[in-house]
Amino acid sequence: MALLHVLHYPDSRLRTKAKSVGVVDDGIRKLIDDLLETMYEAPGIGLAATQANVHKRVLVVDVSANHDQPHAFVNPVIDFAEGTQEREEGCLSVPGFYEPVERAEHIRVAALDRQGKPFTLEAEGLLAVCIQHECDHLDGKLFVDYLSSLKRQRIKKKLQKRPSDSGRRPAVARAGRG
Ligand code: GNR
Ligand code: NI
Repeated sequence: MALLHVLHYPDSRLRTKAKSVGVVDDGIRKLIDDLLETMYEAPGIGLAATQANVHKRVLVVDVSANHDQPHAFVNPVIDFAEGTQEREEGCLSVPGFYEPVERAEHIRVAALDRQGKPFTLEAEGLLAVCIQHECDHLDGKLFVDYLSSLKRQRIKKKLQKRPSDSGRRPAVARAGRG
């Protein structure tokens, strides 16, 4: 297992469209394990391979309070979406910013599991939001793309001003930074 480096907006590599996985082999299973470890350590409720600069269609989510319900998706496709919900979203690639985004309330996602076996999952609420957010990453899309250009520009300028590792600095080291 290994912790992966997470790219930060506005890094252009986050705009890469990920390629479909041909075979779910040990390399893909290691990628899934590393994504899960990185997500839990952050901590976050989802992570797409794109954020770790690996441009393969692989993502992980776990919205459970006890961090004991991991889901991994290879080549995910949202084949059903219905209704709307609006929630505050954040992103490990846009650290420190949270804004409401409108998404489908209820989705069905078809994918391959870590054994390469096809499955579908129906989701609603936060899990549905998270899966939609992660699928967007695989297409090079970020939640800030749903905001006004004014808000997006403000976020971009603030992130460009700070060192890229500041999201990982302990709170004590941040005190007094203003
Ligand atoms: O940890 C995360 N929290 C979150 C909250 C609301 C909507 C989406 C998310 S996903 C995010 C982790 C992340 O950046 N995944 O790509
Ligand atoms: Ni994200």
